[in-house]
Amino acid sequence: MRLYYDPASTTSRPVAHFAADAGLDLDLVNVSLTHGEHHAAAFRQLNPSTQVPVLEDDGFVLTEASAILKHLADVADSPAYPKERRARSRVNERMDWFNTGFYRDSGYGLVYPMLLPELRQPTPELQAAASHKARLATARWLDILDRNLIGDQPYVCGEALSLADYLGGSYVSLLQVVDYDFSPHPNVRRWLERLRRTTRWEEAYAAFNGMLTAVKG
Ligand SMILES: N[C@@H](CCC(=O)N[C@@H](CS)C(=O)NCC(=O)O)C(=O)O
Repeated sequence: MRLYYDPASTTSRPVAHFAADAGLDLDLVNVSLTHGEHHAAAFRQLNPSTQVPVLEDDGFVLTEASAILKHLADVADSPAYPKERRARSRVNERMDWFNTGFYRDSGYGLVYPMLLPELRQPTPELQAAASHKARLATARWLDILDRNLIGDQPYVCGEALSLADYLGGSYVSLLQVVDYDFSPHPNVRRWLERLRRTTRWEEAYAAFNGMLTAVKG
């Protein structure tokens, strides 16, 4: 199986991270977003949305990080995507939670406008107002994650590590770009620390950490 990805990208990290932990031997093809390689004709043909990640499994082309994670977990017969119906539905629910509300406000509302001029509002005043709103919304989502989804459990779906931790870990850690203060959210901090300690996090986040250093100096 071949994974087209940019190791620093938020949606690629969870896939490479999970594949490493699950022992899946993927043929990794680096598509550098910084160098615009996602706009190359060959890649556009693979994914007309010109986004990473893309998985190619014996002629079957799959986009969307969440769908790729689920596909890979089934290939690896991984307990991170349980087969029992309710447990699986819970993982789906939490992945959707991260992918829609949380990421919309934290990623597209707060972090990306700082990195990507094309995502900014037309004037600095409008951007300041939008960022303020996104910061409040992000704090609210993190509060829900901290109190209701994680609480005193080790992982976002309870006792066991799941795909939702891989996806959510990437989205939440993206907030490091804006030096987000996680101190009001101790369960979120504990959860991130656990993922760092018990999975192949450092390896999967090496390119992202390099990008962080480059952005923040
Ligand atoms: N909905 C897609 C979004 C993928 C996505 O946003 N990828 C970004 C990197 S994090 C990308 O390729 N951006 C390049 C672009 O949109 O031009 C998924 O979840 O996989």
